[in-house]
Amino acid sequence: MGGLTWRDEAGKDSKMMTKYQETDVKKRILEFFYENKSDYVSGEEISASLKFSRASLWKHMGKLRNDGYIIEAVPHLGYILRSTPDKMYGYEIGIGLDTNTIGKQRIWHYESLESTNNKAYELAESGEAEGTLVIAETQTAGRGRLGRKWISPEGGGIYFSLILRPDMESDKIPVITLVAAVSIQKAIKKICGIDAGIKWPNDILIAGKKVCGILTEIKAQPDMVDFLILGVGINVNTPLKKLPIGATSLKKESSGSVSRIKLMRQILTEIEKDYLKLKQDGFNSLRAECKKLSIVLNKQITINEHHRVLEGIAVDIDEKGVLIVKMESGERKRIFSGTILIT
Ligand code: BT5
Repeated sequence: MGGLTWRDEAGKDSKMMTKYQETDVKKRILEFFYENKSDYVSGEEISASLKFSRASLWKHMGKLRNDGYIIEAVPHLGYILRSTPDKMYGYEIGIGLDTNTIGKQRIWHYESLESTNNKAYELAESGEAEGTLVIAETQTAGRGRLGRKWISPEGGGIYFSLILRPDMESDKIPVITLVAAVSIQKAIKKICGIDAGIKWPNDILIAGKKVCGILTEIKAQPDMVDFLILGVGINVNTPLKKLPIGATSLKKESSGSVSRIKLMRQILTEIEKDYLKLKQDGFNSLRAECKKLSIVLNKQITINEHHRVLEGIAVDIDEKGVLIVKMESGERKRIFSGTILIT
């Protein structure tokens, strides 16, 4: 933040603060609180460190209060943070986030959007960088694959879209969904201690119930990809009564509330690691992990492909991420996409 100036209440400073800088200030202030845990933090100290006036600091405390933070100011003692809101603010996610690109660009946070994928697509078209994130507390028209709906109630879910710009040929893109599922599975395991399984190609299930879905959309030229939108929906603390039949939440499965912020940070960390590995070493370097976490391999399945229904045993996920299914006749079929039912 060093060197930035902005207008304080008295309008004395030279430059108007942008929204982006403003969220950075919120982040820096919160870092002060978190480092001090339950203690008061001195207004003088924060002002000196961030190089702005006490009046400006007061104004920014007010902005944090407007975002739902309960901050008390006590004369001679300083400020104390009493509670934080359960919101997916980008500046909260950024605190302690140890990535280089993913989540390190702008994080666009909305109370409500039709679909985070639509918004991210618009932003990507206007040139937003790889690693940019769009997050909504609720979606009014959340999308699944093939025109299906993603139910996105407010209060407890994670709905985000990440802009990626992989330098890859279009036919290699489907593996990104598989790899993202692996990354999210690992994040869930680390934060909640739950062993979830991956239902090829885009679902994460716990004990047969769906907890997360992934929708990958691309803009591509005939051979190369312009950008990719990785859209993820997770039922974290969502009440089951607000979810469709066959769905579950992390809270239900781990018998306790889960911090959406911590989970989000872990997801971004895992995605960055696996995405780099994918770009450097190819899908084969992640294939074994992908197969290990798969809940369809060696199972009798029914596959609903766009215009046909097939039955067989899932025997492999090949080096291109294609599902190999052995039919009753012994023939091995390659499945590129579809919806699977484990029978
Ligand atoms: C998916 O599609 O599972 C992809 C879902 C991606 C959602 C994210 S949220 C952020 C971003 N923005 C968007 O607009 N979308 C992405 P599919 O495999 O087609 O599964 C859809 C099916 O999952 C539905 O037909 C329901 O049966 C079921 N479903 C819908 N909402 C659910 C929920 N909240 N939890 C579990 N299952 C759900």
